Amino acid sequence: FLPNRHDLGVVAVGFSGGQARTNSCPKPGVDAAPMALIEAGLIKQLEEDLEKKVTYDGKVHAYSELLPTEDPDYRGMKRPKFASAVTKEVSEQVYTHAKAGKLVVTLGGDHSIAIGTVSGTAKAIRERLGREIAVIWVDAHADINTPETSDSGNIHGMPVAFLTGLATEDREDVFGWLKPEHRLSTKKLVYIGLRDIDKGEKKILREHGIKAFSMHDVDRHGIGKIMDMALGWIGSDTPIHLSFDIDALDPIYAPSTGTAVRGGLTLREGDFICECVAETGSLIALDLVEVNPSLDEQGASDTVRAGLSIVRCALGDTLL
Ligand code: NNH
Ligand code: MN
Ligand code: MN
Ligand code: MN
Repeated sequence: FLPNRHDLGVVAVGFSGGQARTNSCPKPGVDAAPMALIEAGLIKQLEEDLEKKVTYDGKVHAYSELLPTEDPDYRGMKRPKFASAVTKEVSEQVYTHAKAGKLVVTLGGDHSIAIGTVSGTAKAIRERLGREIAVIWVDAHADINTPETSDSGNIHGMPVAFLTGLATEDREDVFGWLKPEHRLSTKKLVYIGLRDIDKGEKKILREHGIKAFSMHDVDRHGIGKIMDMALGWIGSDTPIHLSFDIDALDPIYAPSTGTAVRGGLTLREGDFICECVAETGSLIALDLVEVNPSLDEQGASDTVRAGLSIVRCALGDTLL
C-alpha cells in the first residue's frame, strides 16, 4: 500500500497565524522556516543524497490571497478564519500528493497547519487504500486543546482536537469544512516527548485513553523501548503520518522555536524516532513545524540543521 518511497511531494507552508499572540501582533518568523530549510539544502539533499524524485512547486505559500478582511476572535480562537482557510488549502495540496501515491513532506509554519496535512492524508489514504492512518505526534505539547479548554486561544495548540473531532464547528469558514473522511481516531494517535501539557489537555488525554509517552516515560524506558511500544500500539502495516514539532527537542539542540521547553529529547533521540518510523516502511507523510529562524540568531542555524536531520532520518538516509 505504500507510496513509492522514492517519490516525494513537498509543500512549503509559510504560515504563522496559528500562534498569534494577539490579532495585531503575531509572533512572526515561523513562516520563514521553509525558506531557511530549503536554503540550507533540504530539496537538494533529498534529490541528490537520498536520490528521491521530488515534486515541489518551488514556492513558499503565504496564502495572502486567503487573508480575510475581518477576523475577530471566535470561541476564544485567534484569527480563526485565516487559519481555517489556510489549513483547508493545505489539506487539498497534501491530498493531491497523497492521492497520487507520493510521500508528502510539509514544511511549516506553526503546528496549526497539521489540521491541513493530517486531514489531507487521512482522506487520500481512505480513498486510495480504504485504510485509516495513524499519527505519531512528536512534541513538547499535546496540541489537543479545544477552543474552550485553551488558555491562549492560539490555534497551534488545538490541531489534534479538530482532527479527532473532539472539537467540532458548524461554521464552514471556521473549520466546518472538516468532514468525517478528514478525521483521525483517538485510538490511532500516539504522542512522544510531552512535557508541557495544559490542565484541560490532561483531562482529555485521560478520558479518551490516548496513548502518550511523556519525557518521564522516555527517561524510564529509554527511546528504544518507547518506539517498540509506540509502533506496537499502532500495529504493523498501518500507514503512518509523522508530525514533528521541533520543540520536542531540547532547546540545547533547537532553541529557535516559539515555545521552547527545557528537558526535551536529545538530537539523537529525535533522529532515532524518525529512523524507527523509516524502518517500518509505512511512512506516508511527514510534517516539520515550529522552526522559527528569527527567534534566536545564534541558535537559528543549529535549529535548521536539526530540522534537516529530522527530515533525512525520517526518509531513511541514516539506515544501512
Ligand atoms: N498548550 C499551549 C497552548 O495551547 C501551547 C501550545 N504551543 C505549542 N504547541 N507550541 O506545540 O497554547
Ligand atoms: Mn506542536
Ligand atoms: Mn510544541
Ligand atoms: Mn503550558
